[in-house]
Amino acid sequence: HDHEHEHGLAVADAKPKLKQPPMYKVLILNDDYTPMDFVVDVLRKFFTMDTEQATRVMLQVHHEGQGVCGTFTPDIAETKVVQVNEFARANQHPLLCVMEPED
Ligand code: TYC
Repeated sequence: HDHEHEHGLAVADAKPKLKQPPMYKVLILNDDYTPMDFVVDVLRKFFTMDTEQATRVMLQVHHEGQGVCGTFTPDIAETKVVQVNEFARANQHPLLCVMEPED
């Protein structure tokens, strides 16, 4: 804010804040039942990856337990999480998508 309340005079802010929006990582978690091809389809459909990228992320999740699909603003991250989880459930797969604050 300006300093009008402190001084009674409107003056320019000394330190303009250029704060970036907080970002969130969207992750998918491994499970024993979701078919590998379905996970690749999800990564292509919701995270605009090509088949090669999507396969790399899917295999990383399969071997390491979880993997980052992308980093987004809070609203976009939440939308991706809901869309992926609804799509997985609509296809009767237990695939889980979550979000966490970026470091
Ligand atoms: N582990 C699954 C299988 O063997 C494949 C899989 C990969 C599932 C990634 C979920 O997020 C996932 N069919």
